[in-house]
Formats: sequence, C-alpha cells, structure tokens
Amino acid sequence: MSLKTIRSKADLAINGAPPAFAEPLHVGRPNIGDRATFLQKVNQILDNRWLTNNGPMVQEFEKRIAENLGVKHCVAMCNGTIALEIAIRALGLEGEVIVPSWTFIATAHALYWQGITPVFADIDPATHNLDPDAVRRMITPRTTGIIGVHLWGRAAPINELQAIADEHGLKLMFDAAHAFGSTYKGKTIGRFGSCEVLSFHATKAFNTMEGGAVVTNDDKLAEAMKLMRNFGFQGYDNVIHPGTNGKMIEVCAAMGLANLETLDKVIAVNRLNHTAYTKALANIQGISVLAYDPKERNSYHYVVIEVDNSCAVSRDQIVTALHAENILARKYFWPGCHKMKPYSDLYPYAKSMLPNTIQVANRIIVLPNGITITTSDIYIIGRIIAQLAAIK
Ligand code: T4K
Repeated sequence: MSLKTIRSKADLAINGAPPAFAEPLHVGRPNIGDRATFLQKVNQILDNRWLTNNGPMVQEFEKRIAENLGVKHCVAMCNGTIALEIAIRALGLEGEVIVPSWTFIATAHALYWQGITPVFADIDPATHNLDPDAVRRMITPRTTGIIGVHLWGRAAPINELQAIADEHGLKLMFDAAHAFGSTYKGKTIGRFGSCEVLSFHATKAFNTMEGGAVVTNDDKLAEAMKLMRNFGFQGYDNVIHPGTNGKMIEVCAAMGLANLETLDKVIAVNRLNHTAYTKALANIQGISVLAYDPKERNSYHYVVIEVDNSCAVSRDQIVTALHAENILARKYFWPGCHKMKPYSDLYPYAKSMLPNTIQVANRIIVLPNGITITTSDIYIIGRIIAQLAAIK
C-alpha cells in the first residue's frame, strides 16, 4: 500500500518526500502457490527419503510439464542455464552460434562456457526478438546453429528462423526461459526447433525456486540429455556418455507441482495488472507499454515500458526516481550482452551491427508485476511516472 498521494512534483521522493512504499516492490518477486500443498509434498519427500537423483516428484513434474506443453519429453534440470548448456552440447553445436545480444547473459554464457563463440545478431525493435535478416548477415562458414530467444514470452520469428536453419544446414534451438505456456500461431512453445529450454527460476511467472528443463519431441536428444544431466550414468557403475550434474532436486519439483495448480490465477493477476499499467501510463508523452498479442497466450509476467526521446525525462532519471520510491524497476537487459565481459573485449565493434539492440537497451524499463502487486500500487506508479514526465 502506498504511503502518500502524488499531486505534484513536490510529492516525489527525489524531491525530499517520503518514499511511496515502505517495503520494496520487486520485479520478479516470487509467486508462491498454495503453501499447504507444497508443505504436504515436502513431507512426502522426507517420508520417502528420496531427495534427488530422478526421484518420484521429479518424474511426476516432468510428466505434467510435457502434458501441459504437448511435447513428448521434458528433461528437468537444476536451472535454465545448465539446461541451455546441456541442450547445446547434446545438439553438438560448436564453432559459432548466432544469438541475440538482447537477452539475459546466460544465453551467451552457456555457449562461451563451452568454448563456442556467441555471435550477436540484431533484433527487430518492434518485437525485441531476433531479426531474421540480421541473422542471415551473421552466418559464416563456422556457424553451426541459431538460438532464438522468446523474449518477454513473445515468440521469436520461429518459421523464418527455421527456414534459415534449413537453408544453411544449421541447428535451431530456443531459449524459452520467459515463455512457459506462451503460444506461437496458437501452438504452445516447447515443440519448436530441435528443442526449447525453460527456466523455472524464482523470479519467473512459474517457478520451482531454482530449476529449468529442456523440452523436445526428439527421442534421441532427450535420451542423450538425460544421460548428460547425470554424469552419463546408465545404471550402477556404468558411464556411457560424458556428463555433468544437472539434476533437479525433489523439493524443487514439489514447488513446481504446487505452483502449477495456481498458475492460471497468477496469469490472471498479471494480465489484470498489465492492463492497469497500460491505462495508468496512457497519454504520457514518450512512454509506451509493450503490448502482448491478444490472439496468443502469454504469462503477462513482464511489464516492459519504453521511454523515447520525446519524454521530458530520461529512462535513467525515471529508474532513479522509482528506486527512491522503493519501486525497484529494472533495466533488463541493458546494456546488451555485447557490452558485458568477455564479449565487450571480443567484439569491440559489435555496436555497428546492433543499432536496434542499442536503441531498445537505452529505452527500456521493466516494472514490478506478479501476485504481490495490486492495481492500487500500479495507480501510484503511474502517478509518479506521470509527474516525472510532466513538463512543469
Ligand atoms: N535465458 C533467459 C532469457 C533468462 O532470462 C534467464 C534467466 C536464463 C536464460 C537463465 O535461467 P536460470 O539459470 O536463471 O534458470 C534474474 C534471475 O536470476 C534469472 O533467472 C532471470 N533470467 C533474470 C531475468 O533475472 P537477476 O540477477 O536480475 O535477479 P535478482 O537477484 O536481481 O532478483 C530480481 C528481483 O527479484 C530483485 O529485486 C530481488 C527479487 N527476488 C529475487 C529472488 C531470487 C525476490 O524478491 N525473491 C527471490 O527469491 O536475475
């Protein structure tokens, strides 16, 4: 609940007024489902004395996720980053792989960590997703694959990327960390490319505390990834594949199963909040709220606004002012992977190839959403931004 009303600039914390909120409002405050359901499952785990290593809770979780997404295989992992690494390795990617720079750093790191060069292609500024023409421009004889990212849960241009991959003999996979339950042309994300990688991190719309998965319809790929996440073991004392430890633990699967039951409610709140933000920020010069296609499903988890040059204040001034009010808005994924180490050293001239990435990175703010955020919080956030952007 807000501690004040906002009538003029004098009511803003940057001008000496108290902050609007006593406790911080976070982007990515975990949505926690029914506590009793979760605790009952945790008790079951303790009674079972089966804590990890492909236990019954993880198996049930994988089955439910695969059913939910309409895919053959869900291979649950300890987090989305390890899931990306394992998928990349199972697909046999090497040399160079094309990715957007406009993504969370894990997409690039999952390649670099394994000695593969991430090559950054520019985005379409309208969708924030890979621009297929830019992808074409980055293909070299060393390119072996493309990783599309469904940013903000909005599908990458899947058909166009698949056509490029087919034409050039490249592997295509997707980082679907934001896209659990999203659709592309009415079909649930999870079935596209060779495989798609999900994150169930605490800050995601649907979480298992830490967790991730690779989903695929490819039997062989799923089999290889199951071996890889468990050191390559097939039965006792028999290692038949190189591998690592990528296993999801039972408690995380329990959290996932409990949260699955309340996910529809979370999405309904997110959607309501997104509409409230769109209304609260309408008619503010230079501010626009990124829209979701009403014909597609999305978790409405990310409330992304863009601040253009016609706004009276800069993006950074708005973020500073919001933080002073205890509204911990984020600049995800500024400044873009290409500006972070080691990529800024590897590609000092990348910016000439990434004009849209740079433009979007300098405009973006992500605002708090989820079941802990109310429409009255959003009304206040709207009033604060409106006052900041007012000329007088
Ligand atoms: N690909 C993409 C496109 C991704 O976005 C991500 C992850 C991945 C791959 C990799 O998946 P994982 O390996 O993470 O499964 C956060 C998340 O850690 C990360 O999962 C997520 N993307 C990224 C977009 O956001 P940070 O470093 O910004 O998180 P942090 O610690 O600043 O937390 C965000 C806010 O949430 C803070 O205000 C604090 C609050 N919070 C956080 C946690 C964990 C809470 O209130 N409670 C909590 O338990 O990366």
